[in-house]
Amino acid sequence: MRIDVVTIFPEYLEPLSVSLVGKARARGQLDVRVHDLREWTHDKHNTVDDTPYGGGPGMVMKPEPWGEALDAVIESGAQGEELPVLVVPTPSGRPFTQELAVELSEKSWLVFTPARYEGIDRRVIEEYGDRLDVREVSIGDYVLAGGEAPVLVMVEAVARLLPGVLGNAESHRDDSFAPGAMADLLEGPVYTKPPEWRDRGIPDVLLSGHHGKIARWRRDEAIRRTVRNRPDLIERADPAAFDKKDREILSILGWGPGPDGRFGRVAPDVEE
Ligand code: 6GU
Repeated sequence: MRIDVVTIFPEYLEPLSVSLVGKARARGQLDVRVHDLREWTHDKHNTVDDTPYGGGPGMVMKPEPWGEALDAVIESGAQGEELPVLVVPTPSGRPFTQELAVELSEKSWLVFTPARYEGIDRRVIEEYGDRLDVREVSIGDYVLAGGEAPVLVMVEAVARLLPGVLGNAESHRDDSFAPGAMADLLEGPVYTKPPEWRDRGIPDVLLSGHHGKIARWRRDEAIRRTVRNRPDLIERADPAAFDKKDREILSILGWGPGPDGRFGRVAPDVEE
């Protein structure tokens, strides 16, 4: 996969040389190219922003540098190469989910356009929307100063899904949010050596060697953690995903099926 990032802070993308993404690049599995937007300015001060039409606070990124930058990046594609998907980080975008990460990981070329200030002149998104698959994407319900940190987040989420990037091919299967995995439950707690640390032991079942009991315990813990941290995931889960034992645990935690079969809280919260 090829990934281009156009930014006024190329140094902000230096973490893309580290760890999983850095190793994928070193192995040739990922071709990441970071570009300085100011290279496509022509004035003495390398201006990339201006005041908003209609007034209001903050500044807006000018269309001309983005147009020249994106034209140059798109034209740098090899003959016959597919056009890139343009990913525009913005707090007003669609939520970035594991599902979108999987979809993007299946593309051959992504171009990210992290913006600062109040965002990019709308005509840029319209112009490239006529030629490319453009995705305006938010990484969550909070406001950051720019799209660079979201690009780091999205590139890592996508890169770890590329064939051969994670060591163990099984490693994705149990990811919280992996489509179908431990269907829509958060992962429970994990333990390693030593068996006792500061007077704290390991749940006996994990030392039992009884694989069936271990799987059941892990699922119970996943349900407990999901009820506690993300009750919305239980409410929207397909009730067919809950087996008899799941329903017992949910009932103990104060959850049961409503008239439509979906689960909701039916008793006061149980304190751990
Ligand atoms: Cl993609 N950009 C900014 N600036 N803030 C955000 C965001 C993106 N996603 C959540 N907050």
